[in-house]
Amino acid sequence: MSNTTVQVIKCRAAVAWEAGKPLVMEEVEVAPPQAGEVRLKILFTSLCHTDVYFWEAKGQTPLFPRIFGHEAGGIVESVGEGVTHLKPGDHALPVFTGECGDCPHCKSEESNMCDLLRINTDRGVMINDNQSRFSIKGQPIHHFVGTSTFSEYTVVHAGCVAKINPDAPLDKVCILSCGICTGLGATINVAKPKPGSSVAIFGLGAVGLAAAEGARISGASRIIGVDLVSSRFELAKKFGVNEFVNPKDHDKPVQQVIAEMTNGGVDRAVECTGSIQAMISAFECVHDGWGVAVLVGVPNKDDAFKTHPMNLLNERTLKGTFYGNYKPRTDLPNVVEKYMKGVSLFILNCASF
Ligand code: CXF
Ligand code: ZN
Repeated sequence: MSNTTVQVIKCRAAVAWEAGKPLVMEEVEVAPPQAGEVRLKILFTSLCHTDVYFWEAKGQTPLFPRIFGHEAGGIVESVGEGVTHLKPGDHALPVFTGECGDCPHCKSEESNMCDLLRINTDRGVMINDNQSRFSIKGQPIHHFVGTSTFSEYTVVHAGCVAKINPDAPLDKVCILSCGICTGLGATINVAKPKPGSSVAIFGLGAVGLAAAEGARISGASRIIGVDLVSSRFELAKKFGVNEFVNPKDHDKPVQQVIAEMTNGGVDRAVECTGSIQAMISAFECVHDGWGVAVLVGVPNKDDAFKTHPMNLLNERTLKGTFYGNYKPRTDLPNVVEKYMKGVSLFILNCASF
């Protein structure tokens, strides 16, 4: 059923017409939200490497023209039929993976892989009717991961929208929509280091720094940053990294270097690079008997993870996570509250680094 009380909005959006070609600012028409959807006014949006990866479209099915963007903060402008947890004026963060609330994943405490709304990078339309809500002179423009935040207004499934404290600064908390929760949750929710333990963080970009902050919040005492760029260490110290290893400085595998530094291996490792070699090293550098490695980075299409099965038999655990296992609607408001109370998330104050 169409939403008859709300009008089409004309606004500006950065449109990707072709893979790898500069985005073009265009006037787009944004249709009203349909049943179960909301239309958001986007006030802040940031760039994640995933946007770049799918804009380059190397190795994936290209879906153009398309409006990218999935890390953002905004205000609900209108809601479609049946939406009860959001109303116009609410402050909200859209998230690329959603929470229907009813499926086995949403009902499980262990999963955020919602059957209905889990991330789908190959879909360029809304699930409601397989249509786009964006058009330019009648030509449909594809959505991206259900968020398309490089537009002044966007339509998102309500299950992918977290309502947050209206006092939270949207210019800061917008990065919780992807990278920061991804790193923070990988450590806090999945690796779960114990107080006093050791954690290796592979990759000291924004996701890795958030993972390091997660280790500090968890009370880890040795937080070992691993990166090919030594100049990243200085900034990483602010987020809890207190030792640094550049694999280029050693003539043996980095997992061996870390095992020697830590009397057999770290208690936890979190891999935030997407490099398959880093993933293997992250797994092989955890201590036998109890070590847990968590994969966060997105590998290349044809990569394969190779390790000797004995590394697993020796009681190491390998895990992976999307969005740090956070359930967007349930958990994000609490993450925002922690930031507001100053308990954690110093990283949000450093978004201009
Ligand atoms: C990614 C994770 C891999 C699939 C695309 C989205 N997360 C955020 O950028
Ligand atoms: Zn992202």
